[in-house]
Order: sequence, then C-alpha cells, then structure tokens
Amino acid sequence: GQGVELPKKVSDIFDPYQWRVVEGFDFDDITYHRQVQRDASGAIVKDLPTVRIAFDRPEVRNAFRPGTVDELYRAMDHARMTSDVATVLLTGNGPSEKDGGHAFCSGGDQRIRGRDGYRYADGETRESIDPALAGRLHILEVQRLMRMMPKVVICLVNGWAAGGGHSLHVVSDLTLASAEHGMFKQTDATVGSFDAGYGSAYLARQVGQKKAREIFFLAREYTAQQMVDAGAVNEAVPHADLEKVALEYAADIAGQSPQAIRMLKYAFNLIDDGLVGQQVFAGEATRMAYMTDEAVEGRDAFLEKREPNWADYPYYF
Ligand code: S0N
Repeated sequence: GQGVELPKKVSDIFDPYQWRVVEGFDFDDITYHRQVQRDASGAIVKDLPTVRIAFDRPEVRNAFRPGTVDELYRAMDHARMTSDVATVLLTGNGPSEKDGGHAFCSGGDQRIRGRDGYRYADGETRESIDPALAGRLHILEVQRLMRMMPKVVICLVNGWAAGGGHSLHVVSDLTLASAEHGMFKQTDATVGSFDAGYGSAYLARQVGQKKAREIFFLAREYTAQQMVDAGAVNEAVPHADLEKVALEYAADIAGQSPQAIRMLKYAFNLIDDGLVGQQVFAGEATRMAYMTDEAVEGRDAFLEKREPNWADYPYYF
C-alpha cells in the first residue's frame, strides 16, 4: 500500500510484506525479522509467532566471524525469551552481488580463525584484545542455544551449507533446502577443523554411521535431494518457494500445544544429551509439577510452619 514502509528486501526470496524488523538491535552481520500480518493497505495488524534470523555476509558465502556469532547468539536468545514466538527460521541472505553465489552459511570465516584470530570490535587490534576473547569457538554456544531453546528451529538452506554452517543445519530441529541452490559440504577436515560434537555425532544419528563418516572423511558435495534421501533434510523445495513453505511449516507448528512441542523437543534430545538432556527435560517436568495442588501443599506447609498433608494425593493413578 502507499505510504506503508516495508523492510528492505534482504534476499532474493525474502518477501518484505511478511516481515518487520525486530527493533532494539543494531546488527552488522545478521538480519532479524518478526513475521507480521498486514491489512490490505499494508499496515501491520499483528505479530505472528515466527522470527527469521539470517546471515548477512553474502560476499563471503555467509561465513561467520566472531562478531557474527555474538549477534546470532543475541538474536537467538531474544527469540528464546519472546514468549509468543513458536518457531525460529535460520537462513542466509543473498545471493552475492559479486558473483551471484547462493549461501546459507560457509562456517567460520577462515581469514580470522583460531590461533591468530580475534574477536572483532571497533578499534580492536590483535595487541589490544583480551586474550580470553581471542579465537573462541563460541559458535558452539549458539548450537547449544538452538538445541535447548523450547522452540522449533528450522534451517532454510538457501545455498551452500559448508563447515560450521553444515553443523548448524545438523543441530536444528528441521531443515528445508532449496532444490536448485541448496548444497551441502562438510569441509571441516579440509581446513584442519572438526566439529566433534553435534556436527558429527548427531549427524550420524540422522544419516547413520557410514554415511556420516563419508560426509566428513571425503568432504564431497551433496544436493538438497541427496540430503533428503540420506535423512538429514526434511524437504527439498523449489528455491522461490523456500520461505513460503517454511512459513507453512511454522503455521502448522503454531497450531500445536506449546507445552507439548517443548516436551517433545526435549524428549527427542534427551537420549543424545545425557544428564544435560535429562536436566532440561526434568526442569520442564518440575515447572509443570509446581502447577499442581500437591506441590502447592508442600510449599504452603513450609510457609505455614506445619507438616505437609499428602492424604489427598495418591501414590498410584
Ligand atoms: C562454501 C563453498 C563450497 C562455496 O564455493 P563457491 O561457490 O565456489 O564460492 P567461493 O569462490 O569459494 O567463495 C566465494 C567467496 O567467499 C569466500 N568464502 C567462502 N567461504 C568462506 C569462509 N568460510 N571464510 C572466509 N571466506 C569465505 C571465498 O574466499 C570467496 O571470496 P573471494 O571472492 O574474495 O575470493 C566454498 O566457499 C568453501 O568451501 N568455503 C569454505 C568452507 C569452510 O571450510 N569453512 C570452515 C569450516 N570450519 C568451520 O566452520 C569451523 C568453525 C571455525 O572455523 C571457527 C569459527 C569461529 C571461530 C573460530 C573457528 C576456528 O576453527 O578456529
């Protein structure tokens, strides 16, 4: 509609009409949008329960530098704590203006990694940097947040998913990939890197041990359809429809009970996450138990300085 301000079109398949920019952030390396419903004039009627977080460095195939990871963590954590958000879409903007290449994420920015790396900040130099901040692999903190947040995280692999970008898709709850441009390549070993956590061991849960070892040991390229067939991707979608189909997935997710989604996500995680998985699952169980009369009786008895009376609460249902 005339006079209505739409967000900037950040990628070839981003539909500005579906989104607004989430306020309060000043990101350089990512974009962060909230899905909205608009009326016929284009004015926003209400927020919908999906957010879109995207790498915004298409000139380097959406590689992440340490500052990118800081921003990604902040956006993800904001999404985690926004109580009416059910689904987080993680994708990559682009394509590259330089050569038209499409990318979801090509992993750690190899120009600034590891031993000689630094955590980017305005005016920071290698000499001035706090050594505690240099060369951190804090993308693993983002992986844990994706894994443990009580929401569904869907990766939209709109182009290359390589190295640490490949691992982000592995750790997400669901993956949709562009049938034309979605490409997968686990290059960690090629550059002397290795995601020895979810990126490899959890991949093996998805595709089996032999296939996961092939993906890492040979570092070959796979299409979206090959990854669907292998069991690592939910659906290969025509490129132009990728974000539309993702919003259909998100709408279906929003139709389910939030509590059930949360418990199911933690149940799916539990067996692979050991005691941490049990802790996360059990934390939710405890929170639900606090809502019962029985738990209220225990609390009230303490506050009223009396013995609790469990007579109304059976040992067997
Ligand atoms: C993704 C690939 C397969 C795409 O190939 P394509 O389409 O032929 O494009 P290119 O011409 O290769 O790339 C276009 C431009 O983008 C730059 N570029 C691409 N990826 C990266 C990157 N990861 N880092 C920096 N630049 C990148 C190219 O250099 C090129 O630039 P120009 O136009 O100027 O020449 C292909 O690009 C590819 O294989 N990329 C590398 C994938 C890779 O090995 N990633 C790293 C794997 N490891 C990790 O991710 C682990 C995490 C990690 O490294 C880390 C992260 C944070 C902090 C520390 C670390 C650490 O390990 O220490």
